[in-house]
Amino acid sequence: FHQNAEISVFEVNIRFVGGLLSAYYLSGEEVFRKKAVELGEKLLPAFNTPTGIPWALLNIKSGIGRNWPWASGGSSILAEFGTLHLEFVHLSHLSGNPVFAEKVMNIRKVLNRLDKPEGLYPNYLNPSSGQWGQHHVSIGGLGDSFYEYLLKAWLMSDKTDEEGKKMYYDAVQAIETHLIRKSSGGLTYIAEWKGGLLEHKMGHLTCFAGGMFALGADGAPSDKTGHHIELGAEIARTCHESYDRTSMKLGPEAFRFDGGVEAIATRQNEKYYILRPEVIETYMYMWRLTHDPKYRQWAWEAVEALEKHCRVDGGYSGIRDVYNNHESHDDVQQSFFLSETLKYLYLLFSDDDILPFEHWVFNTEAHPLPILHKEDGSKEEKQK
Ligand code: DMJ
Repeated sequence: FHQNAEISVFEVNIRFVGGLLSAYYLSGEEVFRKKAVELGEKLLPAFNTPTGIPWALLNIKSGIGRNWPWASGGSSILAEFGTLHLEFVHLSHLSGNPVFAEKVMNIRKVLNRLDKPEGLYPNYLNPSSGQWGQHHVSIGGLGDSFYEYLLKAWLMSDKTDEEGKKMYYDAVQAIETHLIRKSSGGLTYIAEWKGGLLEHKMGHLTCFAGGMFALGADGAPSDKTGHHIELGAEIARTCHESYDRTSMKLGPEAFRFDGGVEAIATRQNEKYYILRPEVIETYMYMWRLTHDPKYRQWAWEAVEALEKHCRVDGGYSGIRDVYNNHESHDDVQQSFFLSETLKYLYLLFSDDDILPFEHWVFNTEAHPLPILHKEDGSKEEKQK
């Protein structure tokens, strides 16, 4: 925690703060609570910007922050600054120090003050001017977990966080109108939006949204509950097709719906699979929420493909081209393979009372965090 090193605020939060919080809640060992809070404190200087929208990168020794040099006009990234909420609310809850929750509530305040093009959230926001960067919108890379955290913040608050709820359902409404399309072959997909023009491409990352829509179905306006479940089921089916249409039965990094193809990667640099969890994550939510056996069947197809093509002597490896008959391994086992892909598979084939949805939400790295039930109160309140 005291290295002279530059870290990603988002990655440290979702993997390390989230991991420590889960370890604490699952074990009750004080050391994990202490370390989670200590690490959270190390991240606070990232919020020292004119708007309070945090920097993407932070030197944890000096406390100096900056943004990714490639991000539109010095912007912070929506999926990064928008994916701190769950962990920071828990840090305040466990430490009795409101500063963490205040930082993330301020992010919402800034977002709610801004005009949104067609009700959509661009992926880039400048932390100095408080203005959007390029009007690129994605439910995959650069946008994804912002939407996930709006819904889960509401669920984690025992459905008391009305602001998070409203932001989530308003965003889904805009996504449906402007980004969700059906291919001529009948596959529903979520396109990307670039200044009003659609790119008919869906990333593997975007496949998490099937599970998100289904998880959010319950809170949707009453006439829309079935519709949100159906939307989740359709995204799950499309993402299953993206796996099924490869030689290895593992999905590519991105697939397209143009130039006569459907759910297939056409560019060489989009044909890789790096053990990502999103499709299996969506199967897990769909299974728990519908108990349709096809989701276990589809997940098992993925297990068999992982065993056949990704298993290597030292563990599991990513694949360079899922359309090739011969594996070319990238020799990397991403940490999310353990924390997410395998955990979601385990939950899919377990009973629903293991980490039940009434009591737990999963952070975006699949670290379970307990729902803060109304009667729980904060540590501070308990001490009083
Ligand atoms: C994970 O780190 C998280 O799920 C994140 O939100 C997006 N991508 C990876 C896994 O693909």
